[in-house]
Amino acid sequence: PQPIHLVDYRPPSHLVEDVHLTFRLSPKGTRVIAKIRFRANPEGLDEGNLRLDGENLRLISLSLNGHPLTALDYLLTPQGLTIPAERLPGPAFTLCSEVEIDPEANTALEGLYTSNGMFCTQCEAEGFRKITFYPDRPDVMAPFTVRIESDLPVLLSNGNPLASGEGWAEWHDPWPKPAYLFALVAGDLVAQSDRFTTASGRDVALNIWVRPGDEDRCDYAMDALKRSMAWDEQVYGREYDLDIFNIVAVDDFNMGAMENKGLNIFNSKYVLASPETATDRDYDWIEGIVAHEYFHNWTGNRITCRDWFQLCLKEGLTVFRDQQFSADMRSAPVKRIEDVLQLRARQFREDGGPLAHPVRPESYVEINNFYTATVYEKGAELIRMLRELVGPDAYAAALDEYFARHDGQACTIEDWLQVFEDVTQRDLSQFKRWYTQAGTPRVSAEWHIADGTLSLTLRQEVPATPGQPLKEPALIPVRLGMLTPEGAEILPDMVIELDSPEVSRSWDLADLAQAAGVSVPQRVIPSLLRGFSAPVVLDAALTPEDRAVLLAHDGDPFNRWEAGRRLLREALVADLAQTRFDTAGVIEALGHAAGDTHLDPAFRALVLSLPSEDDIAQAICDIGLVPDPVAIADAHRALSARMGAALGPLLQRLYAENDPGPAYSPAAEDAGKRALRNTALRLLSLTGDLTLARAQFENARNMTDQVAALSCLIAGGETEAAARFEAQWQGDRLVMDKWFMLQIAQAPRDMALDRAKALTEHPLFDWKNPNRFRSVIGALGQTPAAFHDPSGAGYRFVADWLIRLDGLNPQTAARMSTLFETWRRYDADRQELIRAELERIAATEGLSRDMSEMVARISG
Ligand code: BAL
Ligand code: ZN
Repeated sequence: PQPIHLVDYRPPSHLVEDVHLTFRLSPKGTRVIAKIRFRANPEGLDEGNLRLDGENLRLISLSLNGHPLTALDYLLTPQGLTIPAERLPGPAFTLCSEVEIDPEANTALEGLYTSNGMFCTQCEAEGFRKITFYPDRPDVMAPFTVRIESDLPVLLSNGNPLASGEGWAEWHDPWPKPAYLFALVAGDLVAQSDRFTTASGRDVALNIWVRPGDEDRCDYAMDALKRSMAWDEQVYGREYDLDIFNIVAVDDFNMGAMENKGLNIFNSKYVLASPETATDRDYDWIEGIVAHEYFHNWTGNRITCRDWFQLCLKEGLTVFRDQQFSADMRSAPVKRIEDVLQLRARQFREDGGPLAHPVRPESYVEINNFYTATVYEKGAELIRMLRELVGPDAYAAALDEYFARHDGQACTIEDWLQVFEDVTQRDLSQFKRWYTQAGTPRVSAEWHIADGTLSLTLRQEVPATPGQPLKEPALIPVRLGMLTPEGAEILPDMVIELDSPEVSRSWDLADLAQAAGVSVPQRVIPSLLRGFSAPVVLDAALTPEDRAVLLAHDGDPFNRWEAGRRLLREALVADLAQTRFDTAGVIEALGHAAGDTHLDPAFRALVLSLPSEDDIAQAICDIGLVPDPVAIADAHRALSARMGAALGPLLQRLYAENDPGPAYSPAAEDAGKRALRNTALRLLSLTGDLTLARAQFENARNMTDQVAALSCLIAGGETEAAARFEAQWQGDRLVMDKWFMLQIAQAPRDMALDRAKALTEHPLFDWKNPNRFRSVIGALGQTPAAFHDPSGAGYRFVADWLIRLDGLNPQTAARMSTLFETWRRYDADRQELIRAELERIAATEGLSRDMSEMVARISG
């Protein structure tokens, strides 16, 4: 298949006035009758043929203004249907079609499919074309009216309910929308219901639809929804715009959730929670994803994307908004650290490898392959930087203008930046490079004191990435402060705009000291990139002693944590590179911070947690060495055990002091205590003493504590706990996903691969379910020592399963091929083994477009 290029964008030849759809639902043969009123687009540039997308549709009949069409009147291909301009009756006309589709055979979970007896849809990005013939592109927006005919008791679509009767229901969505936001659900479902009154007094019915038996697990999602609705009014001035808001939980779902207008469809993992079945992390995810999908109502639905290259317009902004929301609901510094951890783990990894692409890509073969960490998470960082650069007031004014100017439109990044330029009178052409240049910039810093003057020089370099050998300097906001060796802040917190390869600043040190009320220091310790003010890699020649000062005193909580994290990373790298390092000193410094009861327990838990094995592999590469995943796993475990032993009394105390008590609350305060307590438990257990973990497993009253204890026991080589957990939870899909995953991810490293193989034989290993597939195959791929087993058996195992899944569900299979994206980091033997697997996948007969593109890009 040929790539699609941004530069080839052309406006549609026809626009849609309105759409009427009738669904006669049947698992194997659903009839879809579409009545679409078209009008010629005055801005259409082509010859005026009507081109409709359509895939896997059995055409029953077609008529134009009531006149049946014959095969001579149109051209039908596997991709769609074209009616030549000369066959069209004029600039405005009505097309009626009837098609038959087979939802039960739809294992790709795109379009209309069945999941455990319910019908549901997933149309983003290009699933609607598997439902009916339509201009399936986001710049064609129309109001939809939908009639559903089925014996199933609950029949839902977008918008407001119009009418219903025995075996049918009609819905009308007055807000023009692109086809990717269409949704339909039919099933034997029950709702947890509530109401919300908007700021202007609109009474909105809220429902969360689940399978019977799950209705008592919706409280938190409902609470998160109501808080999201209130927050968007208060912070962005955005009200909900329909009489009803429905959420449906589905077990078989490729993504996390989907923002269909008025009818969000969720992977059940991100809706259902009870203290006994969901961890604090699950609750976090539910809150963030409910908010994210709800916030799309304005940033995505009311204002959508002109074309799929602009995906970051809605996703980057909506991720940023959900991050702001979660920061307001919980601890802002902890949220920022967690977001940066995620960014580095997923986006930096992507940006540093063969899959690097700009936040706004310029070409794709399969758009499903571009729902990436770069588009989403780096996209959110760009909004954060923009806000940092223009200031919160100008940001708020620009957002107001964006909503006022573009409501009801399908927009581009140029439209977005134009609003900011108009509101702030600032030229953002350099900032725009963040959207067009791939790669993580590297910022280095040098500072010195001479003749009473403190000088700081910042330099930047944007590395070459596939297809982009040369880069222009980015506009990088570097927030910073300066500390004395005693830990006093000597420079007021400020932002330097690094807008050229090199920027220098200098200050009179005596003036700084006087203003800060301290004596003139001999040296200073810069605290750079506070709050992680830009998505860059920072190289600053700080000594371990400097970092220890920052860990103890930095006024910026992010950099306080960052200092400890860098110390742990340096300790691990030194161990692997066999260089000298004061690891005992690092552990002591971390212990001080972790024991500081003035700090938030959630923050202290993060201070005590080690960088991931994947982070260490990257750090080893960064110093020019080749990482050995097996050695990294051993060093990681050894350092944890050393921390557990050295900090034993402190960890015991943290464990005892941070029990939030018998009643479970998912709120940040209690969750933070559990995080600290379970981090202490982990370090203590890795010394080999499982007493506390056994006791916690016996007595756990919530899933957070049960999973934490189980993880320690599995890591300690005990198998009995896993068997008991299975016996307790075998009837619960979501909990069993955890069971599958933990047995691989937590296993002693030489056991993980055999475990994974054995688990694929387990009767509950339903590999067609994306969550279950990820919990086994994904877990193995994310357990570096097992995945990178020198024999190549880990690579073979993953490749076998990706090939198998690709035949059924290309989208999920292709996304998981990213497990191979770091292959160039490793030694020649491993590279050869991976290359062979990639070639084997590429040579598979009938390989999907999704997977072909991914494997070709990864192979480079
Ligand atoms: N739009 C796809 C799912 C999400 O980002 O919300
Ligand atoms: Zn989204």
